[in-house]
Amino acid sequence: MSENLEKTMLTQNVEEQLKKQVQEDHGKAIADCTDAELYLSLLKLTKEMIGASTVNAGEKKVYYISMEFLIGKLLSNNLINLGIYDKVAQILKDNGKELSALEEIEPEPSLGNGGLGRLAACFLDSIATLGLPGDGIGLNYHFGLFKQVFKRHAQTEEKNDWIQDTSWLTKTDVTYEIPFGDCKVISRMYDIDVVGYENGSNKLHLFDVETVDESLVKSGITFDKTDIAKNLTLFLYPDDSDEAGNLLRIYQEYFMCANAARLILQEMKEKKYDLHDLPAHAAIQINDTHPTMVIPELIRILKEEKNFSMDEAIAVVSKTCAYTNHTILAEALEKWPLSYLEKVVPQLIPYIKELHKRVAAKYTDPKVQIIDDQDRVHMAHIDIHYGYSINGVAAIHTEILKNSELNAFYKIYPEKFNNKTNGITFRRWLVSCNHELTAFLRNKIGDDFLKDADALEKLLGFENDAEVLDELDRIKMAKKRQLCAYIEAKEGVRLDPSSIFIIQSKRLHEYKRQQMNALYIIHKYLEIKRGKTPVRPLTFLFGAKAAPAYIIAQDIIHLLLCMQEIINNDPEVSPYMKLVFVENYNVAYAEKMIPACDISEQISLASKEASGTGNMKFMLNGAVTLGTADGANVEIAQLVGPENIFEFGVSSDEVIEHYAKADYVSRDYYRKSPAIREAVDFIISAQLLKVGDRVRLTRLRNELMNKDWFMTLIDFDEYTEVKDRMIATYEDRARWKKMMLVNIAKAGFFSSDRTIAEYNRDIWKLC
Ligand code: 26Q
Repeated sequence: MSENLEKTMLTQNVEEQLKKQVQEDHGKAIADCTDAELYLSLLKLTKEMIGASTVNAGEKKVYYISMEFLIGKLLSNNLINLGIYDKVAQILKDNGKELSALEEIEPEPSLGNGGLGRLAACFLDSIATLGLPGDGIGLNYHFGLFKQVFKRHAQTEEKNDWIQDTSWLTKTDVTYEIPFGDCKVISRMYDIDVVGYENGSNKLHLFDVETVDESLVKSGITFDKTDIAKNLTLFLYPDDSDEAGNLLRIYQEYFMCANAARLILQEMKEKKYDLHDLPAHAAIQINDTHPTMVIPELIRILKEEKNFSMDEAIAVVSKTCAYTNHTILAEALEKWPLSYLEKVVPQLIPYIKELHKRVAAKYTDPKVQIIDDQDRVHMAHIDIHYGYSINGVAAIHTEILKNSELNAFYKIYPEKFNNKTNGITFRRWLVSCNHELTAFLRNKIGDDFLKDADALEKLLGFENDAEVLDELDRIKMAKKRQLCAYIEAKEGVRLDPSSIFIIQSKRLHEYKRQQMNALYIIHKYLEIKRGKTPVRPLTFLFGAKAAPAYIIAQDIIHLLLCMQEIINNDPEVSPYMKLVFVENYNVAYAEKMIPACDISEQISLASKEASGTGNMKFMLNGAVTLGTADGANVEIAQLVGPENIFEFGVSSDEVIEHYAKADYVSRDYYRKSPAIREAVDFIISAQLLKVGDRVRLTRLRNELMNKDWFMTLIDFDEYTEVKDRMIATYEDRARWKKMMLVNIAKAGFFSSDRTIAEYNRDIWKLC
């Protein structure tokens, strides 16, 4: 039977199968079921269908190891990739049910902090879609990253209890014994199927400890950090690139790497491959430095258990492992004290020391050593010396790695360095989150773009077609209305869909400069108070979680929540502007906010945002970027041209020079600019102190005036000027709609299918 015919039959059978499944699960008809009952049956049926799909196979396979896979809800995406989404939606409708209501039932796993984790999830989708053999390997955190709850204008953290009796996880019988310095644990592998868009499937393997004990968590997210056998997989370390690590994080990292190594070698054995040929059959992609220990662990096993000499083991592993760098923030580059590693993984110490010795014998430059003079182990240095590829995640980021941050390594290994500009899966970030736009595009330019994202450029042929431009605008309005309804229900704030939606959603970090946006909001608020009202109301939306221990980030959230209270309750101001910081921003929230955005805030301090991927999602959904020349914004600007993006700010070269000379003095900017002075002083005004916490607000203002490490004030005046101009440009409706069109049409480059094709062509070479 041809594959297509088989597929048609499968689709035709969906109704029968669903009826049968529902009858079996609940003993009644579809129309008589609750949404929760239907969700459960659809979950089971979908799992079964993916289980029956072809597993991608080949001579060589990629293993994508990552501490984070921010996969989001899976039902709708799996239905789309199986090609039965519309069919299922129709069956449900015929029975008086809505698929969108079922989506709300599904709990969202929070197995990632932000960009790096979501990238891993997009990559799995694209690997499967391109028909490549490739599995993800990570950890099965029971409570994931925390759930954010606002209390008294501040973030508090609760556990996200996402695992249910029936879930996307499938328990396997793969278990290993994993030894640590002071104890050993038994692991078990759980699998989540990853089905490609109209293609075969792969797996996401999530390892857990058998002895995990959820009752260890008492209140919020606090638990006994020492009881490793019970706590190892309870939480994802809630840290995005700024806080010091701790022992538990090292236990988690080794646990993941030890399991990955065992699984990979077991698969080699099952396929009867000679382990000396490992590089011909496996590529191991190390997602940031977190999985670095897979290198010494593999070398150790080959040497101690497979009769390899040290030279042979090192050579084979070095030809198998490749490393992706996601940051240049020094504080985020993992450096573990040797004493920590000695406690947690004593078995690796001789190997780490051996790797270090070989480097030290060859190179004298202290910058490239594995163990430094303070006995700290630089994980990235292991990856670069003992891996065959190192890549950055956007053109400018890779250039900075080569020319400054990792220049000493680039001089030794120029051939290892390469760029892979990030991408996003269009199945989730267009087809699933924006049915309206997808339907319209299919109608206008055909279905090609679904498999070949570059075909979106066909839309450029309609640049001057008023009907098309109006329709894009109508779709945007529809998505804004939907978001308004959702926000009103969830946050209790009523928004005006005809206002301009200005959105900044991403992890909270000073380098991303949510505080600069906050200062602009204060500035606008004061202008309106003085009678200078905007032509059209403005809606400012934020979504962000902050690491619990990152005090200044918590203070920035506090400031914004206080401003939200002041602005939305001020009858003089609220008709002209509103502010909502949405609670617990996650993938599901992103899918609702991104299609509704007019202005996409991408305002990091130039050089600090490795790539950004939200910027791509907003663009694809017809938002216009307000951004600095940082990360992938640079490539967005090149693609759409200067007339379709609003850029501002000092360049990355200037920023790097300021750091080198240590000559940035924030107080100088405060003194020189009346607008800055007014906004910064407002943080500790009587009005704000009435609502907020004096300690927090004072600390935040002091930080801005006396340190401002991420140079908020250096760009503030230009930011204000460009943002005002952008808002004014929105009133030139014809021009704005054209900008929307060009942004959508040029987004094809940012498909993760393109990114993965490049990884495969240059690094993995699977087929
Ligand atoms: C490090 C040490 C100890 C504990 C935790 C960590 C840690 C955890 C998470 C360090 C970094 C992260 C996450 C980093 C991250 O999300 N980076 C983002 O990666 C995206 C995908 O490449 C880029 O688009 C973003 O620019 C980058 O910030």
